[in-house]
Amino acid sequence: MRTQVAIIGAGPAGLLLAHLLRRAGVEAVVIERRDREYVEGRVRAGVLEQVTVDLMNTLGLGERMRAEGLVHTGTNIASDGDLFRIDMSELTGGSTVMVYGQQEVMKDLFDAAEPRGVRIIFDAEDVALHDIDGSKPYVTWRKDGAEHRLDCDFIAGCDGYHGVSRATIPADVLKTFERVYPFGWLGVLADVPPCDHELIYSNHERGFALASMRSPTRSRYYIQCGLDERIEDWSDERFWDELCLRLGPEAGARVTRGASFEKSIAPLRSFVSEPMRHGRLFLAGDAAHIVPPTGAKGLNLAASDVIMLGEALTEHYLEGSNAGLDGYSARALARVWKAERFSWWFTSLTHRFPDRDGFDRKMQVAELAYMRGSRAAQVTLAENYVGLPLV
Ligand code: RFL
Ligand code: PHB
Repeated sequence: MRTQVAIIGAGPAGLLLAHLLRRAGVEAVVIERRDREYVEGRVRAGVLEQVTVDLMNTLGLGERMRAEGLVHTGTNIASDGDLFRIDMSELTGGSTVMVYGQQEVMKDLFDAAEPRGVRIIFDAEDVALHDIDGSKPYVTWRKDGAEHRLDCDFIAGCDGYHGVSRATIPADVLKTFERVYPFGWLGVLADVPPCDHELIYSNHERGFALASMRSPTRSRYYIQCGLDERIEDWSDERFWDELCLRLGPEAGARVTRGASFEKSIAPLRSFVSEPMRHGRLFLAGDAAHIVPPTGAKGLNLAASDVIMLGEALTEHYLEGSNAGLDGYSARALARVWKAERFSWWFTSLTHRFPDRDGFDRKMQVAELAYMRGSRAAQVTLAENYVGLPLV
């Protein structure tokens, strides 16, 4: 089998890139280790930046998002229970974010794949990348007991943090940068109305909490937890009690309790691997970088990476220019590092660090008090939260 671009992974990065290339008339095949139900079933991101919203619209896949997604013009911060609002739209000259879950984005991308001729091979075992340094790279895998091979011009490694693509790059070429945080997020989904029409990020003495949502009838809540904690120890009752405490009396009183239907713990990590290209392999999304979820940047970075990679590949095939491909890594990393900085800063400002002392906590509280009264500080948060422009 032969194609122009082999895409490893059918997550947001891989499928957005496949749709972009299809639209530009560049041939691609997506090779995914799992099945559609698995990829679509993962409860992950909830907030889309304008760049990601625009991408869905450009691809002609924004209809359901525009009908069902929730446009947020602001977000809320709580400091030990005291709430204040950041009017993102007013502070940024009209920018907003869209609350539309990653599961919905994936459903829209999968539903449109077959009618548009986007080729996806699911259940590919032992995917391996070959000859990424040479001029004739290829990908092999096993499916239903048979061996398969796909020859291509380029490989897009969109297979997430645990994927095989980054691991194929020789170790002496890669530089990695990492910060592992000494806590995780315990997340819950429940079919109850959200406690607010916007999100609430709360710094509380007992730890961070986040009130988010998926729809007017479905809430998504998170609380910071220890890495050694077990889901079984968190009954719904215990979760609601802790959440309400951390959101403070005002927001806590508005929380509607109900049975959760999803509960999971995710560790928090900052990670960047440089460069994002080696030979004919290009990395995009979580395969190249991870952010802690506090800034809601992970899926959005995957989207901005593949916009840049899609442009570069299209330029190569349609205009015969390699300028975009040669500049891809530096261009993508420039935006990635700014999002890494924001996500690290927002995490540091809002979470309780077990190894830090009373002084550090006072610094957090003072910074939040400063932000409450300073338009300049609010602009800084707002322009990063809605997403920095693509340059
Ligand atoms: P993904 O989504 O991990 O997809 C990678 C795909 O590759 C497949 N794969 C392989 N395929 C073939 N061969 C192999 N060897 C393979 N190994 C893996 C996998 O099966 C999978 O289908 O990476 P991608 O596409 O780069 O997308 C990244 C986003 O999923 C991720 O950044 C976000 O979910 C992060 N994130 C958030 N991002 C936001 O923008 N806004 C948010 O509000 C937000 N909230 C979150 C989040 C992530 C969270 N968790 C659980 C990590 C909240 C949470 C709790
Ligand atoms: C979510 O709704 O899952 C969500 C929202 C905002 C974040 C992280 C996750 O910062």
